[in-house]
Amino acid sequence: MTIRGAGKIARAGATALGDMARNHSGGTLEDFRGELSAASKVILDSRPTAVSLWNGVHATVKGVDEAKTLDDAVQTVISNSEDFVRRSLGAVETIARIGAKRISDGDTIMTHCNSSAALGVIKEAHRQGKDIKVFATESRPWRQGILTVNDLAKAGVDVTMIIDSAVRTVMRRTDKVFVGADTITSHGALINKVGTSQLALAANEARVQFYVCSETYKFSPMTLFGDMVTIEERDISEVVRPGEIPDSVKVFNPVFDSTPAKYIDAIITELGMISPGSVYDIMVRQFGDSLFKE
Ligand code: RUB
Repeated sequence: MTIRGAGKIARAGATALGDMARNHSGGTLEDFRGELSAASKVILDSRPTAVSLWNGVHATVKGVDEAKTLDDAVQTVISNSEDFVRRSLGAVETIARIGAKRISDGDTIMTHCNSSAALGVIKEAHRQGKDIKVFATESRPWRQGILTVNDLAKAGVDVTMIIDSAVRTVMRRTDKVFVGADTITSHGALINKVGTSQLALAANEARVQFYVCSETYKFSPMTLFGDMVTIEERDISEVVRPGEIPDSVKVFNPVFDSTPAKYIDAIITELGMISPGSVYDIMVRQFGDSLFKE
């Protein structure tokens, strides 16, 4: 939890493997492949929900199996890692430009948790001189909303923090919702911070537009083959203090949830604004034939 947000997590994973390659010395090509595979596993096990991490790691190690020499393999990892980070940062900037067009002067926006992609859109609209107000949820238990309101306030945006349970009440005063993504499934469902699906339901009820800001490396190729997204469950100490409740009481602390495609008006990606129904096509285009080899 030192690094938060699916994009930053993916860039950190890719950077760590790049650093590992850069600092590598001695051994054989096979030793390097073994170390790389062990390091990739450690990184992937750290956060199970965000597929961006999986895609970042796989983009970084791509081509290592085909490398003929140790130096080839090392250089491949270093350049893949730099390339992924550059493309990732570029995608967030493009999403900000595209998404800002959906925000009109005078809009009130709601956002949840702390998403660089969603905040990029909001800050870009503000930078363009649009008069906007933002409601940001606290996002229990880690309270990432604190990061969000600090970031928006620093940028000069008019921001109001609300507790998570105030979402439905405040939705009546909201024009549009912008959230980020940890993973998007092949059928266009959104996996994001727990509580996101409540925003989507409340937005749907209030006829408020619900936008997802997501780089395409958050599209999960595994879901194409029927795999479910693992929802990370975290320790009960994040929810209750020791001795606060009897030992017999169980605490369930899932940190992400799933929002069905039917509640999503559009997904704003670096390739443009798409419908949740287009995710499959983009996934096949992005990952190409390699997807269907197994
Ligand atoms: C953060 C979270 C964010 C997405 C998208 O959860 O759910 O909405 O990761 O973020 P956590 P970004 O704090 O548990 O990582 O747009 O920055 O990739």
